[in-house]
Amino acid sequence: MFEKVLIANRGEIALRIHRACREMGIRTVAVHSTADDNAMHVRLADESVCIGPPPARDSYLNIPAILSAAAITGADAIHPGLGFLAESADFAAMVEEHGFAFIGPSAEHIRLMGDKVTAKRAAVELGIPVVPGSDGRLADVAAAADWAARIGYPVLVKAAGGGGGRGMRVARSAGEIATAVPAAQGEAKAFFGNGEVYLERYLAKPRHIEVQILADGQGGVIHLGERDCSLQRKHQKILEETPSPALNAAERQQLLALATAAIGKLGYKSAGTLEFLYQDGAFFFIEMNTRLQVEHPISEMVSGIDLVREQIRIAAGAPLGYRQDDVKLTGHAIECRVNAENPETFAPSPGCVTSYHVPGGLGVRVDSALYQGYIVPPHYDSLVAKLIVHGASRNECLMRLRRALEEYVIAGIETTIPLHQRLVAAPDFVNGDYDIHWLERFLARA
Ligand code: MV4
Repeated sequence: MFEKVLIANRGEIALRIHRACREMGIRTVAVHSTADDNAMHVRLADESVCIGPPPARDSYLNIPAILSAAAITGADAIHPGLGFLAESADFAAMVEEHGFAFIGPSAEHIRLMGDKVTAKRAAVELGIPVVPGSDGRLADVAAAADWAARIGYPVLVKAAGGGGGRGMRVARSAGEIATAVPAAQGEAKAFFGNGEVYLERYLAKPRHIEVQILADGQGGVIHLGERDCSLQRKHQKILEETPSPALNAAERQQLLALATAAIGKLGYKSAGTLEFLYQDGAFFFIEMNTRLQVEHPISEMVSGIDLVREQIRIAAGAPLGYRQDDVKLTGHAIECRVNAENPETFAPSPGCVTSYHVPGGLGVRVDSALYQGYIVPPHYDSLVAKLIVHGASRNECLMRLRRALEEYVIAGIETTIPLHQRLVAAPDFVNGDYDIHWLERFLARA
């Protein structure tokens, strides 16, 4: 097993990884920008190294500085966390070339899934259902119009290098194709440096349902159930739950079995997530995330399995500690993302946390690097805490969540806690009756 792990991240996820290391008897190295001198992840780690000024490109994305920090502290392995370098195939390859273990999948699998066209092609080969669409990248508007006629309108033009909704355009007619394709290409080129696009049938009211997988690359593959991540605004998830209230037992079984079988065939190693759109009783693969995700704790709450611990064990060459039969998914879990933002305008709200009180009690977990007196810097993602609640049933989980939201005090900055309080009182949410567009309509009518 590793003796020392460098955590190439900040905030709550750096803390999350530190906790898993500590429980395994592994020492930790924090890296931080000059804006994070007083950050909790730096305080708790055994050692820390300053890797640059506040802008992420000069610090948390600074590969030479991170590799140097690993070298001078004698770390055995690097955990990338999420965001930043977590899905950089080049970073994964360089970590290994410099003699450190990368706590994540192979650079080849990161690269395969990072390009949405090669990812979709791999999914088809693995027997995963995908959204009907162009068989690869489109050369020009004429080729797109050809495919659209075959698929049937409306269609969605998507960026091959993309994700997160950038470089995406709906076209409802051949006339709209002529503007949608160049618009998507331009945005994709500007954002990802890759203007290639492809085409899919547009699903008007799907849910976003994803499957959490753990695989050891030695034949061991398990799933930890699915998560419903349909509650989002501008492609930012706000609240996630497991299991999905939309699926019956037969649909769930079908989805989880097909995802697990496919990942086994792929020979994938580490934690990963298969994202699907679900509409009218059918599943369509859209993307795979080759990293730990923000919402991973809800899967941990229903399974009792520590995903980061398993990632570390797998990276050290150990086989999975569980077979599927050992995994008992129990009860219901919900995560509320607490952002340092105005709960109505979503304007960022960095600043000093003048008073802080965390909810507790049975089934309540808070993953956060906040403390009283901490100054939330303006340079990074606005996620400052995750409130994760578990209950024996969805209703028990909801009652507990309402109670925990009442207890949570974060003063001095604005947070999205009041939004979550409105959400857990909304009849459609209480009934589990929502799709990927529901939250934006809810915010618009309030
Ligand atoms: C789609 C879709 C409808 N039809 N694909 C958005 C981000 C990217 N990861 C995939 N996305 C979508 N792909 C087809 N064929 C609708 C979306 C989409 C979406 C997906 C998941 C969660 C939130 C979303 C919000 C808007 C659009």
